[in-house]
Amino acid sequence: MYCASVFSLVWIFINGNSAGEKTFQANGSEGDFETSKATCSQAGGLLASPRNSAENTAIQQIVVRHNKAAYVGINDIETEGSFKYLSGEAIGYSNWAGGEPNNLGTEDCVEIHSDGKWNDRSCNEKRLIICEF
Ligand code: 289
Ligand code: CA
Repeated sequence: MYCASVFSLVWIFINGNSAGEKTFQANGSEGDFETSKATCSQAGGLLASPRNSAENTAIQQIVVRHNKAAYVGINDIETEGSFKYLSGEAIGYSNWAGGEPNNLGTEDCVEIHSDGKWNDRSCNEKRLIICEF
């Protein structure tokens, strides 16, 4: 038990970040929104879905470490302008960049940048995959 918790703390320190009950991890792989969702699901987690500023900051730090924006587990695929978590629940926290979301063309997914701000974006870009566990 002690060894396991020391190991997980070292693992998180090297590879990920924690916020509250969640840990966020990336291994440098990239994918579009569907690939990102599937990759996290196959790993037993969920595409990182920031529900408060502490979680958003933890994810932002991973984006900075890898110097690559990431999709978050939020989209308005079902109803334009109605952003929801992967569970289908309406989002209760947001950190949009100024002027976003603007749905330029068709932008139904959400990316997080190195400043922690969100932009709605096409779901077909390649982004850093960050999972939460
Ligand atoms: O294709 C449009 C995107 O590259 C982004 O371009 C600008 O940064 C802004 O207009 C964003 O809203 C947009 O998602
Ligand atoms: Ca946009």
